[in-house]
Amino acid sequence: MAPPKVYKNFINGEWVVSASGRTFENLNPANRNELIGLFQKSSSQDVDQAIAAAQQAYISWKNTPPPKRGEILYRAARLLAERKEGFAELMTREMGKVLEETRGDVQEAIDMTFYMAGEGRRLFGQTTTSELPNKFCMTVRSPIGVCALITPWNFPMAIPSWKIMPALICGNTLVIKPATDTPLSTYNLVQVLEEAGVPRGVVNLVTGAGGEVGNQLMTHGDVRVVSFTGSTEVGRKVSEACAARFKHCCLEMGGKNVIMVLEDANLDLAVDGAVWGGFGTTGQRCTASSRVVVHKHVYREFVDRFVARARALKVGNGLDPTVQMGPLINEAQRKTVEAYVEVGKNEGAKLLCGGERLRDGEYDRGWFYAPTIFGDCDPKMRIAQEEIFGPVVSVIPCDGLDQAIEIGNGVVYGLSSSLYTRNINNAFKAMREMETGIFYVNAPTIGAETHLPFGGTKQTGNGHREAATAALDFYSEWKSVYVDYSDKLQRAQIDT
Ligand code: UN1
Repeated sequence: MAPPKVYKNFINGEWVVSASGRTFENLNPANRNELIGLFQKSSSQDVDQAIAAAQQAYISWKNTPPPKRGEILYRAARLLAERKEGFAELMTREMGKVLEETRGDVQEAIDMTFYMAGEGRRLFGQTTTSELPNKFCMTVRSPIGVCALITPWNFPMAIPSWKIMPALICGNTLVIKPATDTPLSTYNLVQVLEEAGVPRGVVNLVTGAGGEVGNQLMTHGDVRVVSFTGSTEVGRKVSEACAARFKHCCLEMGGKNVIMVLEDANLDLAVDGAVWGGFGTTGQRCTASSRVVVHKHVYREFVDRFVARARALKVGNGLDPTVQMGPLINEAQRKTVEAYVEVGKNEGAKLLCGGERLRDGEYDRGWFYAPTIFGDCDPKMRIAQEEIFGPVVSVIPCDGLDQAIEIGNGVVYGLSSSLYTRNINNAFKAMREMETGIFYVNAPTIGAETHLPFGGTKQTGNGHREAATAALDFYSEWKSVYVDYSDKLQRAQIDT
């Protein structure tokens, strides 16, 4: 057997091994016997070098004309598009989700890269009036400095692109640390950026553990910006570390998203949405539709159809085009799911399907778990309150729109919500009342597009948004510029 491929860090334009001399394994969650490759188990020394490189590169990158930065991103987007199929296949192997979805993940990175490339010729500020004569006022966006980007394993190319591309187009330099479960897709993205002509030191990749690499990144004095996507628990620590040092900090954390189905809904459509929103990506999306609140008049019918569809899902290796749901990311995640299923049973929720590991044959080699639905849930049960991040959906009966909204909002998170109805009044009322950063009508809670802001309220985020022009607001700072051409001292607020 050929020795496994060893993947290196990318620091100051060079592919280098870690000072630690150690590596970690990247395994296929559908077949733990398949080693994807060995990645650098980086030390704080590697992180320091990467930050120093980014700090040095910032001096010229911040003054590179944004359209020129955009040209590099356009090239990167085209390379990603050319390599989409190969990157998707590698992503399925390291992450487990089905090929159709990993193609979507790469596509989301392509979309984001083209979008931000175009921003190179916009990055609009404002021109405005002055209260004084012969005075001109405008705002311009300024880059901030070195950004530390810490990304999760569930969207291993898309989410890094949400952070890298706006950071770059605004003129920042960066160090990215991808999740240890899925470093290859981020590696591929960084390699594309290198090929596209990003100057040395502007983009740096350091792989390794959150404790070591992540900590060093968020506490280092030369890092000005930290963007983190992951659990609320870790997000709180990131936030505290940043607060003590006044770093800009963007957090995208947990969700407990709800689909609300009213009695006038198109039930076929609602069932389609619940299956896709609940079991797509094996439920491992922050936007996953992990709760479904259904009007009691259609509750039985909805649940029967939903359960039948979940039972029929084909689970397996995502490279098989007939498979509809892949494995969980790792054994720890599967144990979490198992623990929650026990919690649900003990709380008195009705287990309608699934609730067990899948065994035998190829299932024994991976982290497979059956699509699971709990019925007759009380909205206050832990399985209806806490993020599980697996293929477990809690169905809750309700008696109308107002109660559905109350249940929907009755969690600590606020990422995404959705309503199935044919009544436009109900749709607009729910749109106004739902306390989530994303809201869908007649579609599930997943499926955000790159040109709209992405993020959530309450314990999902800290007020920032990713994607769209909202991301530019995070990766730049406003500078207000006043030009006085009156040739005399004019005092604002006084000489009026
Ligand atoms: C995530 O849930 O972690 O809206 C990101 C969606 C995808 C992104 C999801 N475009 O579901």
